[in-house]
Amino acid sequence: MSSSSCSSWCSSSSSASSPISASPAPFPSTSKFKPILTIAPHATTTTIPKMSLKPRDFHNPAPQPPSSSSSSILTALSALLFGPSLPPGLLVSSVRSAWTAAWRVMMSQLAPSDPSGRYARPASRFRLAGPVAPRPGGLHLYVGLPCPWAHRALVVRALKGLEEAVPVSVASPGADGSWEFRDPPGPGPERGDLVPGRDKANKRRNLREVYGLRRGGYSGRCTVPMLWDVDRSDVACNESYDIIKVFNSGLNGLARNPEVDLSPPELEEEIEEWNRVIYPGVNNGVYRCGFAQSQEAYDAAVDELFGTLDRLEDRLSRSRYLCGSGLTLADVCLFTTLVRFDLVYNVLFKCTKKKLVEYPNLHGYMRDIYQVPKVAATCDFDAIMDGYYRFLFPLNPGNIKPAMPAAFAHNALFEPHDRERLSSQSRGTLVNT
Ligand SMILES: N[C@@H](CCC(=O)N[C@@H](CS)C(=O)NCC(=O)O)C(=O)O
Repeated sequence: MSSSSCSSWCSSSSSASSPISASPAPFPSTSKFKPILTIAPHATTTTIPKMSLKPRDFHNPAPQPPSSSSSSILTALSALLFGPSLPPGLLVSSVRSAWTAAWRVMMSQLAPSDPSGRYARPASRFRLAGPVAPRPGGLHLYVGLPCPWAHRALVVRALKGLEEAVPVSVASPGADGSWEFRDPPGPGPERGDLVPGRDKANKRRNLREVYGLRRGGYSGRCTVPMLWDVDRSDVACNESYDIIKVFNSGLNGLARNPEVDLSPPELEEEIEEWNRVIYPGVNNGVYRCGFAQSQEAYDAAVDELFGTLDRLEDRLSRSRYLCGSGLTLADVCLFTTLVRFDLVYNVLFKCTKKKLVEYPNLHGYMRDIYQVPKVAATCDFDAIMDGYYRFLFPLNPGNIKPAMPAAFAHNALFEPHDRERLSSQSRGTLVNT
C-alpha cells in the first residue's frame, strides 16, 4: 500500500460506500424471524462489489432512518430469492462473510499491519534534524484535539508559555476522516485558542493542502501534530516527540516560562528509558490492541499493554512522577494516553483487562497531571470521544458514541489525589523498578 493511501486516524475522499450498512431498518415484518442484522438493498447479493475500498471510504455518516421504498425492495428481493422468509442462518452468514471481507480491506487502509495481523505504525516522515531558528510566529502548530500525539505538543506548549510564540490551528476530523478546517463553532467553554477552526497560517481547507504547499509537494500521510516553518513555507516536523523536545528547550528565547524544564540534563537518559517502555507498551500499545487484525496479534498486544501498566502502577506507587518529584516529558507522553484510556481505548480499542480507574496510582497520577495549571484546558473530552467513536468507522460502524464515564467529569478529575506525599522520594533509575 502506498503511504498516501494509509491513515492511522481515518481518511479522506471518495464517494463509494460499503455494501454493508448498519442501517437501523428492521427486517421486513413479513419475515417470521426476528432480524439480527439488516442488509442495505444494494447489498442483497453476497458478492462484494468493489474490494478496492480507499481509506477515504470510511466516511461514517449518521445512520439514516429506513425508507419504506428500500424496505419494500428488500422484502420483494428476499421473497424472490428465499420465499416468504429469509433463513436467519443464511442471512447472518452472508452478512458476516461480506462484512469480514470489507472490514479487512478497510483495516488494511486504516492500519497497516504485518502478515500476522500486528499493527505496524508508519514512521513519521519529517523529523527535526537540528535546532530551529526561532522568531515569534516563525513556527505554526497544526493539531487535532482527539489525537494523543498532538495533545503532547499542546501540553508542553502551554507549560512553557509558548502560546503567542507558536500559534496553533486546530483541525477537525472531516466527514471522510481526514483533517480539515472549519468555521469555529459558536461560544462554548473557554478554551483560548484550542477550538477547532480555520487554518490561520496558510488559509487552506484541509491539512493535505497544507502539506502539499511544501516545495516538491507531498503525497504521504498528513498527520498531526505538524510544525510548519512559516518562513521556509515547509513542514518543519511531524513527529510529536521531536516537537515536544524543541518546545521544551529550543525556544526558550520566546517562551514565557523558560525556567520550566521538562527534560533536565541529569534526567535525560532516564526520560529516554521510560519512553522506550511507554511508547511500545502504552502509547502505541493501545493502538496495537485496537488495530490488531488477528486474534493472536490482539492477544499479544493486550498482554503487553497491561503488563506495562502493571509495571507503571508499581513505579508510581513509589514515585510521584516517572522520574522522581518533577514532571518530565516522559510524564507528558504517558498522560495523553492515560487521559483517553477509559473514554476510548478501554471500549473502542478493546483494552479491557482493566479500566484506568482500577489502578489507584495511575489514576491518581493522571489526575495530578490534569491538575497542573493549564493542563486541563488542553483536554477536550467531547472532541476526543467524537473523534474516535464517530470517525474510526471500521471499529464502530454503528456510529454510537457511548456515555462519558463519570470519573472523567471535570470535577471528578479535580478530586484530591494525595500524591504530594511521594514528592521527596525516589529519584531512582528505571532499571528493575
Ligand atoms: N508518530 C506520529 C503519529 C501521529 C499520528 O499518527 N497522528 C494521527 C492522529 S492521532 C493522524 O494524524 N493520522 C492521520 C493519517 O494517518 O492520515 C507522532 O507521534 O507525531
